[in-house]
Amino acid sequence: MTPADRDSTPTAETFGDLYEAQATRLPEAMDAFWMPFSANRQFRKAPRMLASARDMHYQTTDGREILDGTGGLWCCNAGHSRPRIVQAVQRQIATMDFAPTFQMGHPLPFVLAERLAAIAPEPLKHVFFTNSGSESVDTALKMALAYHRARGEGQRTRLIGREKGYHGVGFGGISVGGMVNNRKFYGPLLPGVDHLRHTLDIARNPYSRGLPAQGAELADDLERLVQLHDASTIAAVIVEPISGSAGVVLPPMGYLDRLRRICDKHGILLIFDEVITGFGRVGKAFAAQRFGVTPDLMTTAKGLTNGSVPMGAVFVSDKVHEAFMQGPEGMIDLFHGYTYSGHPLACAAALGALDTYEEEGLFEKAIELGDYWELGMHSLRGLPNVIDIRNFGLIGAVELAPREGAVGARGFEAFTRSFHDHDLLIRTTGDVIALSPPLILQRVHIDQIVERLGATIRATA
Ligand code: PXG
Repeated sequence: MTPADRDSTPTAETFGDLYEAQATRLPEAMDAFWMPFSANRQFRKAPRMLASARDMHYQTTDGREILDGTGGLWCCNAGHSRPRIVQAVQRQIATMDFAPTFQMGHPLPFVLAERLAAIAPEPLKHVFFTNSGSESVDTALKMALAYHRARGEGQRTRLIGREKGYHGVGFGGISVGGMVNNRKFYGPLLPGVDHLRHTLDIARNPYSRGLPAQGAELADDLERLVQLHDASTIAAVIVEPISGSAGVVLPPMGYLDRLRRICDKHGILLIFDEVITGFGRVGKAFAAQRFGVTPDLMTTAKGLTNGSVPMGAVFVSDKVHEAFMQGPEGMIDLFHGYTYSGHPLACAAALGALDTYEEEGLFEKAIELGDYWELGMHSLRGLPNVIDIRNFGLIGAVELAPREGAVGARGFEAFTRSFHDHDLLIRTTGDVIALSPPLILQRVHIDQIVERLGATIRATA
């Protein structure tokens, strides 16, 4: 008998019972949970509550079936409650719940890191585990600073982000990030940070299919910052290959190449934040591979465990890693880490997720279905208030015109209508509707998403 067999495995039914017992307490409990990035008081008046999930769908507490157009929050790339992940986590919790990784080890993070290195772009062969995208970002920024210092270039302290960038909510992440509401309440932020211009230009690239054609020269903004600050003060540039949170901003053709070349010319590290683009979202394991541009550091989270257990990972190139391995062997090489770096449950979940991705060929889906997805998305052109549509891989965005004096109101109405009236989960940021469905979807689901989104947009006129 394995340890896992000793406990009775929860079934959908017992889980339902558990949930029902809790649900009777809900009215009083509504005030206690301070929801993240939410209009808490508004939510309480008309809650949107999910109870269970399987494959492409959520079930609500009132028994409705919701089509998941967003893979949870861009994280459930293989769909929901997938058996390999469920089994791996169940077995692991019954075998070893926790093990320290500071000067101690257990096999799982080593095995997992090797599996991850095998699917990552060539020189990114070392993996540092975190618990979220935000932690991955702060970890990568700290590594960039420490890397230059280890090489005797400690004056390289400047970090460059980009307007509209989202790199989580740590102080490092919001400092290099470029979304004003995430920054303005929390100053002073990190000193010595600057920002490239963003690449969204609807006027020049309206209704772009795939990557926008115009705008590669925006990468030259880095040269401008080099002229201003001098390269010798700049440690790293961090960008999302595709930004999700700011409303799906795509890199113009050739832009990322150009950024890479400028970084190389000036000895600046390039960090790709692949928290949403990683694990198959754009038709390869990572966007770096789809775009053929390799960063020095790559931050990930979300799809790493298919969203099932919190975990992030920073991929580090041989070159960067090597710089840390020069001191005395008995000395700690990086003064950084989390209690839960390489947590057994997260590692088990990630191994289950990687198995699922591989067995089902999910990293290829965004290319296989890409044309059909693109057609579906762009068929919404011409609906009331639609001012732009963008797509890449299995990402889609429909931008609505803001209501006079109420930016975001139309977007939010679309979000609530879609959920309440059309049984479709979408994400909105401002007036942009963003879609990132599980990669297990089939054509019929694309048809349903398009039809329901169309109905939502018409109703939101
Ligand atoms: N970097 C990027 C590029 C992200 O998209 C983070 C870092 C932070 O990850 P954590 O795990 O700390 O939340 C993210 C997170 C949305 C949405 O709907 C996007 C994120 C999170 C929640 C909602 O656009 N991205």
